[in-house]
Amino acid sequence: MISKKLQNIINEQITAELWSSNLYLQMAFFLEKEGWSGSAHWMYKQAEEEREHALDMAHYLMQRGGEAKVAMIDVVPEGWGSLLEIFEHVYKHECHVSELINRIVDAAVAENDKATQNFFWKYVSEQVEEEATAAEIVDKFKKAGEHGVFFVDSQLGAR
Ligand code: OFO
Repeated sequence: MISKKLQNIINEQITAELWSSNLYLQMAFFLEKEGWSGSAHWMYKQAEEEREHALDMAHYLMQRGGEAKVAMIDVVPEGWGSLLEIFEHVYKHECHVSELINRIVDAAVAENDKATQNFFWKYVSEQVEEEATAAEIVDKFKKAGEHGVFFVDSQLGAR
């Protein structure tokens, strides 16, 4: 059975994943309205993925005899200036989430809860990938120039 302390920290992460999902959904709405359909598609997928993470963590908690909770989700920011700005925001946000995941692993190590450590290691690796992907997109938009952004946007539609 999982400890109350780890249960609370994982529930906080479930809330954070749902907040991330809403953030990316808001970004997707913005991008779709601005006519960047490839980037909007990428962002809708990202929003779905974050929701899946929340569910995955909730199922894990329940498997370990814990209780999963949906807490209040704070409002997300809105209104961005450019594709570059939006993906810089994604990159920054993913770096923040990596810190949150590391904090859970640290707590699981402190309690010698090997199952929780093992479960969250996959998210440590996933965050490495997510940071790298966001950084790569930022880089592409930086290099794209005025016309290249259309090409990068359509590439993102292939996700
Ligand atoms: Fe939930 O994977 Fe990134 O944030």
